[in-house]
Amino acid sequence: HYEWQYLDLMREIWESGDERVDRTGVGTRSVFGAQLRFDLSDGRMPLLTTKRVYWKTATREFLWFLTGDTNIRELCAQGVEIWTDWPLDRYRKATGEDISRNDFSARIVADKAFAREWGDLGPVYGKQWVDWPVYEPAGEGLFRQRPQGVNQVADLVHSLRTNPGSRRHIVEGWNVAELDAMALPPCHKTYQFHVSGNRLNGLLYQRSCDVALGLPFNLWGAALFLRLLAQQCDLEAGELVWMGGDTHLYLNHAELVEAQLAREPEGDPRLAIVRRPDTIFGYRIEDFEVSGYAPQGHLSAPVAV
Ligand code: DHF
Ligand code: TMP
Repeated sequence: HYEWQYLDLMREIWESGDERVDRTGVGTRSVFGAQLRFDLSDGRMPLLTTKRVYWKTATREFLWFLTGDTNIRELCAQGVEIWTDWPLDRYRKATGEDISRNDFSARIVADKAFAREWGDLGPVYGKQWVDWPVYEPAGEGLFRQRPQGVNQVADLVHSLRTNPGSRRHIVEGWNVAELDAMALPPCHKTYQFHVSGNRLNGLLYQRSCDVALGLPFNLWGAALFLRLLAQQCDLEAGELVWMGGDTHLYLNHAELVEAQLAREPEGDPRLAIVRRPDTIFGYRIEDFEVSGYAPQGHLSAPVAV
């Protein structure tokens, strides 16, 4: 079963990872450099069965990236709270107000001006993917920003269609000049795609990986990206390769880790995409149907902010 790779990585980190102090102060056990590989043919997806993974939440997050949006308002309006903790933390620190996450999220949805001021994550994934800023000379040593940046995702679809043999099918999130303005510098920072015959393969390089909370979402997101591209480019889904840099478990995830490692994978979930929109930017949540997914119970764990 494909999922043993995930469980083996989790066990290896938990049993023999180096203990380190990390930015959040929570502490982790970590290995540096890891690889997982998944066959995505015939609708297969790297969806974990040893705990319930909210694949619709992960899908909504991915579709939100494709809109270029970086404000959590649209996520909160759909009940997706996976990014709420970072703006919430900033708000609490700036105002000293002891607002609950629920109240904060509700206010982000209800109050557009409030969302504009407090809900933005800075130029993160969505912005870099579809509107990477470009500067052009404006004379006298000055530069001006082009009204429209680079749409890496649109360019990728074009390059896959017209120049499949290219070794440059890349989407990059790591805009060095803008890292300081981001709530978090991108974790899933580089995607590369590869056409072999009529098969589309993909590789995600993730510089930093929270194996318990982030990775299940990141695997789903990367596989979904590949599937959307395959559909748009008339290719078959091939293989997904995942590579991790600092690949870690937070020390306060002990309960989740023990519980999950006591479980065994079962079942063979598949994703069907039931509609083909005109462009990769036209997908909606209703277009995705998962079958054969009967996961074991959800395991919750605190997220390190
Ligand atoms: N920081 C850290 N420390 N770990 C992360 O995984 C992480 N991920 C981010 C932003 N910052 C992060 C964005 N992605 C959850 C999943 C993905 C995600 C953020 C959070 C999460 O909490 N998942 C829970 C609850 C899911 C839900 O309520 O919908 C889970 O059990 O999967
Ligand atoms: P860092 O910026 O100090 O590396 O912290 C980011 C944390 O968030 C780290 O634990 C990795 C985790 N993370 C994921 O695993 N996946 C994601 O998609 C995101 C956004 C973060």
